Amino acid sequence: MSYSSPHINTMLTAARQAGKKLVRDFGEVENLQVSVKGVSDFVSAADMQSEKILINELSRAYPDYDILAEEAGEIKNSKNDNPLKWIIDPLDGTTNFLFGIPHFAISIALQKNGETLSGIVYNPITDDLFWAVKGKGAFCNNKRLRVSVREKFGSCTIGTGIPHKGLKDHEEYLVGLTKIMENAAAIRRFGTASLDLVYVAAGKFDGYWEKNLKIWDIAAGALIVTEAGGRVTDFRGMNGYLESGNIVSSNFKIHDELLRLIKI
Ligand code: LIP
Repeated sequence: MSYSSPHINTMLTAARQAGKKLVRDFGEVENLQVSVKGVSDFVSAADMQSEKILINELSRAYPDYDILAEEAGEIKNSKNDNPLKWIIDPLDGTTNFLFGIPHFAISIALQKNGETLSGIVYNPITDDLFWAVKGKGAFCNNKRLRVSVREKFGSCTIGTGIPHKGLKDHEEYLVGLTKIMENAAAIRRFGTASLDLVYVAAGKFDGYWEKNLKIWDIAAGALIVTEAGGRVTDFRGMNGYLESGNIVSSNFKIHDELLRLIKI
């Protein structure tokens, strides 16, 4: 399969290669469950190897683009200041991977001066490629993505991420969650932010909210939602979600209601 954007083609080639390795490693995880230490070390190594493959492939195609990657951090490839930068999450949904749950992804975004120009979220288990180019729409493989048309909050399925040990704002989260429980038809917590976002883009979720994420979890997915006709904001209905990591996304129609319910 070949897409009209050279950047998307490069991201896909890199993600397919890294994804193949992740799927092989995922098969090994079950064998390692006997030793807790063994399995978490193995998963960290799988994460690092996936990142290495992605960095090699992307740098080979575009040697002077800078990179921000989850494990390696900032990598300066440009001699002069190049405004173009790859944002990479080599394994989003690490906990799922660690526990043998087949729901994880590779997420890559291309930014110019902080604005996301294109991005992909690749699910190596299902071989689904979600992608978008700014101003050109969002797709899953070759199929155009559109957010849901549901307007009544009472009919909506809402995705979320639940803060756990080591993360803050538990009390505040519970206040919002209670209101969503009272008002939505269904709630899901799948544990992979990039896939949660593309589920909004695909109309599988009507909305999704989560706090304390990182830019590599959400940069590509957020563009895919907006290009599918959805809305993405922070908890105040503003734009700063890539900086704060606090994200609310929806099919547009229910956005104000979702914001109202989760805000204290
Ligand atoms: C994960 C997110 C997930 C969130 C986890 C974590 P990672 O990213 O995708 O939705 O709930 O706390 O941040 O660490 O697997 O790349």
